[in-house]
Amino acid sequence: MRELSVTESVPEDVVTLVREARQVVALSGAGMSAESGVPTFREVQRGLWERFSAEELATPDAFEADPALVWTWYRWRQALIAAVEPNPGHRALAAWQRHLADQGGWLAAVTQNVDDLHERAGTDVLAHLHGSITTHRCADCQEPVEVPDPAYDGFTVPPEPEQPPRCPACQEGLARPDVVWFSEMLPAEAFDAATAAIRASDLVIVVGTSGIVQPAASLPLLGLERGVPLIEINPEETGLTEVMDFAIRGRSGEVLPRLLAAAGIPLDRR
Ligand code: BJW
Ligand code: ZN
Repeated sequence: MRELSVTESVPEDVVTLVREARQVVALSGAGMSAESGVPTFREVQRGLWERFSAEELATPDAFEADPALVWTWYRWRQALIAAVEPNPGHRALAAWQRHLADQGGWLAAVTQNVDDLHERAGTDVLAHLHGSITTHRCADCQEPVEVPDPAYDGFTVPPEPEQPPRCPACQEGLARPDVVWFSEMLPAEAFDAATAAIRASDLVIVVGTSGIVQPAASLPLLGLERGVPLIEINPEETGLTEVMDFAIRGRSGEVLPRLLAAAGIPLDRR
């Protein structure tokens, strides 16, 4: 593994990998959206949730114990996501995907993020491994539940928890976000699509994930088995760093545009 600082110029072997890759998988995590203003799972929370870590709230047990607390956390995050914009990292991935499609190749965006910032930057996302924060379903009968957009402005933390609505189909269960909590299975089609893409890829880029949450964190290992080059973009060391060929230490909103520019991939066309 070769570790590179963002202040260094991108080494020629990394530039060559990016320039020559035709079938790319980008696996993204919360750090991808950090520069848009969406907190990662490892940051200390404020307001109503300051006593809890994000990971403590993202569980079926937490929802069962205090549905209003967990529901309101998700409603606030949904409002925040709606209020922020994709950052230059999201836009660079979208540009790379368009460029590869023009060349007869592809870029498969596989994200652990429940936000829609990749899509809003123009990327066609192959797999949302951990679901989506904008849709809801019944926690009991699993039927989709339509829920109006949150009334918050997205930046103010709501003063008090509010109860989730009941499911109109079974009149029994509570509405919950359509996301994957700890101990729950990932959506099979998304995981299978991600697996197939990695098995067909010639380059894997791992961006803004701590690389510890399974089974998403094992996906790059499928590339490793096949000898596919692996590049990490993250300011910090991660659970996946040791298997990487290159680890570029920097923020995705800075590193991705620089990487593409160095490889001669146009950034600004829409
Ligand atoms: C930047 C940056 C910038 C900052 N630029 N970078 C095998 C072994 C051990 C345990 C398990 C196992 N298999 C399954 C488990 C249990 C569990 C698990 O993995 N636990 C681990 C903690 C060990 N996994 C599950 O339960 C999964 N289900 C499952 O496997 O079912 C079958 C099964 C069940 C039980 C046992 C065995 C099998 C489901 C996992 C679902 C995860 N759900 C969440 C919540 C989604 C909804 C929501 O958003 O609220 O998904 S948890 C949270 O973690 C969220 C994220 O998608 C996920 C990953 O986090 P991510 O994206 O990596 O974010 P962070 O915050 O961790 O890291 C941010 C990174 O960004 C950092 O590295 C920063 O440095 C970096 N960064 N600024 C670039 N500007
Ligand atoms: Zn129901």
